[in-house]
Amino acid sequence: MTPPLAPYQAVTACRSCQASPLEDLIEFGTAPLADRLQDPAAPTPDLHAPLTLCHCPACGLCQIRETVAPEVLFGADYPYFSSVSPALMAHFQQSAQQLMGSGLLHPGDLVVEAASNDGYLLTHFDKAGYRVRGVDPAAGPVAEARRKGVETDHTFFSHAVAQRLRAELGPARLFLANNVLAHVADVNDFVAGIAHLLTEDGMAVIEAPSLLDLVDTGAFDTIYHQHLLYLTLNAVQPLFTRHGLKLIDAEELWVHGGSLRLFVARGGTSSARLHDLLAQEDARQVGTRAFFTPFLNRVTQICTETRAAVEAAQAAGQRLAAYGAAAKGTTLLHMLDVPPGALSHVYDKSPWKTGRAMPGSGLVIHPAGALDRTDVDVVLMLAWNFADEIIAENQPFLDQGGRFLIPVPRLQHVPDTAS
Ligand code: DWN
Repeated sequence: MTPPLAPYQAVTACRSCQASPLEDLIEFGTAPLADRLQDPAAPTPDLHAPLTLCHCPACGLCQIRETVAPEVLFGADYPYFSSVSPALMAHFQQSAQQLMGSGLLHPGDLVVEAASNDGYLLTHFDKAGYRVRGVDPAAGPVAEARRKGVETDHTFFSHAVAQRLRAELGPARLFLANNVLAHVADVNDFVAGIAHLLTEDGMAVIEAPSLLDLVDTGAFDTIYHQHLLYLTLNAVQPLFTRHGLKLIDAEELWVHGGSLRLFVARGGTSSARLHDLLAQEDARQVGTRAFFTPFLNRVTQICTETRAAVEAAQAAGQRLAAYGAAAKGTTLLHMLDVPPGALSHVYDKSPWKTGRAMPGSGLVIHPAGALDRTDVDVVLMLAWNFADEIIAENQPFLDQGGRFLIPVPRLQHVPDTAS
């Protein structure tokens, strides 16, 4: 049966510079939409859409062709809450403290965050006495943010929303946007909104997954319909200058498998660190097709080796489950195409996900307490970006002879069976 297609449009011109044609890199076929969790008691056919990674030969921006309606991707049921990971919360607390100690902010200043999720970041600025406003389209996280006392507009950030916010609250000295710039279909409208909202001496601090890290870690599973853009510094520079802004600094981060933190203002001197990172990208010929060839081979290797490891464990009569009902897990399982029934279920710590089922695989989400060898022998780590944190929490499972399979950046057996 052909799976139902979500409403989508395929772009032919670059989402940033509007040049065409775009050059295709990887076709993932028709893939299930990530994060549209199911009710296992009353499942409905998963919505799918074609998923094609391409890049713009003119400005080098890597992107996917298919734009699925954002209301479908980030609807009322959107299950991602940033506060589930202690390591991620520590990262954002450190970021807030760094920004509040930088001298940028003055008492009474306004801090606005796009995709503020459950208010995890703005609470730090709120408690420090700054005026804050969140903007997020997902009902669940917004309700959680409001419960924390973080005033939040339940909508997508845009140029029009920026105009309304500035009229209501005045300009913002600090604009935050973590893991959203790469999710926006009209990225020019989004950046125009930043330019409209910032004070003359304001700063936008933006975190987004790094294409360089995606390629170097083989993290093909982070390619899914929510992620429209895959950023490099060279490709985002013209996006900001087009709207009177300037990328003045950048930082490499571990989060989400490797991200960039971008510092954007109306002017100022570019940092030496930014020049070094830009030079690294140039040296790697990022933005050219040749840059992607090793990555394409790596995707095949990860899928082949991981599928074989799952099938070998299944053939040996071992009980397998997955860990982390992550959005990226939907793409991974789609591409792995392991035999039906090979994985019995998936564990996840998020209370907003347990009891539901992953799209595509239909794996039912069990609460991730301490893994126990009486229930499972081998666990496929879908949330590999948190592998250290998750393994540290489940040392007893390993002591009982349990095993993890960690597919990315290369298939790793924990403990290492070769030893
Ligand atoms: O862009 C996005 C990235 C930033 O985050 C969003 N579109 C959605 C989300 O992607 P994801 O779902 O792949 O993110 P995570 O945070 O890598 O997913 C990890 C999953 O693992 C979550 O469902 C929470 C879960 N988890 C767990 O069960 N035990 C996480 C940790 C740290 C744990 O100890």
